[in-house]
Amino acid sequence: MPSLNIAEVRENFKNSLASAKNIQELEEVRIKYSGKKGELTLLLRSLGNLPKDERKEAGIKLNELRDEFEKDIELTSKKLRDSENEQLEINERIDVTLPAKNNLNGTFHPVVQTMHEIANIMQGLGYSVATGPELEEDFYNFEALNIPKWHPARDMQDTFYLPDGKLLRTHTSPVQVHAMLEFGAPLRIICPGKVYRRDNDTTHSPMFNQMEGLLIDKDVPFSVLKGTMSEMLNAFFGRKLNYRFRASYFPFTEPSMELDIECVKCSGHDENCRVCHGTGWLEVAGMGMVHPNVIRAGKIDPEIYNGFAFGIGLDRMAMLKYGINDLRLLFDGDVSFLLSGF
Ligand code: 2NM
Repeated sequence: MPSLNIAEVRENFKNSLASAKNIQELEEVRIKYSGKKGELTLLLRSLGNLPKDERKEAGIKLNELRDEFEKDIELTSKKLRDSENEQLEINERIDVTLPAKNNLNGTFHPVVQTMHEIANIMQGLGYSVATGPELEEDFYNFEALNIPKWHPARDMQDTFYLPDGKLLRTHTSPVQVHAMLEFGAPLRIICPGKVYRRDNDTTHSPMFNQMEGLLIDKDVPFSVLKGTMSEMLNAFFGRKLNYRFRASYFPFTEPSMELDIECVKCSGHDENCRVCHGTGWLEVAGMGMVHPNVIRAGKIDPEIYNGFAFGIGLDRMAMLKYGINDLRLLFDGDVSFLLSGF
């Protein structure tokens, strides 16, 4: 074995070692020299072919070389591992002084919150929550509510009818008819829920949310209705508001009123106010003393019992309380709106 060959292998090995950039490449170098068919392995194996007098000296040299290789590989391996760990530590270093990311917590929809807030207030006044089907029969949605056949609310224009004659309730009043028939008098209930009308423009959605209330008892005065409404709205908006009751008409109540509150945005001080359009007033509820025909349809004797009922739009309430200026935001499911916090 020419000693030149040994020197050459050694030189090549040192060069390969120096150019190994990572553990993987180092392993390739190791295999190239010390693997089964590695250059050094082949040299060691060829010792037997040498003449006896050269064999001993070559053997010593080759074994020295192998020891050197192993030591070099071990050293380089440690260097590479150290620098890889160092790089990893730099890449994954955590700066604990950075500001925290915002949690994207879910919330209740503003209309659902509004519903809960008003329900809580009314439960404080002794009312229970009643719910019922959205798919109704003509009797509960119209007939029992003293809505005569000729009434415009019965037009195909306003109501979604199904082929079998059932309909999507146009208000939650049918729930109150069911409740009168099921529980009788006295009765104090509120009925929140989805209602449907054939209306669709920037200020009307074909599905919207309503909360109606019904109180039936003996000798109920009109003043209790007015007090109930103002207590409910003061509690909901968190301050004492000014009220204006206007005479109105509903088939299911007599007398009937509509309720205006002072503008929650400008209190009447801004003639360009976008919420009240400069009028200073907001129409928020309809109400009245329940018509004797309705009480009778609920199988309660109107000679003994009377009462009042009211209806408010939960969508409009949510918009007023949370400053939402576009009705469509409530129904579009826009995630950035829903996560904007209410
Ligand atoms: C309103 C306005 C006035 C109302 C009437 C009844 C029932 F079932 F007792 F007859 N429930 N709700 C009523 C009365 C609803 O909404 C604007």
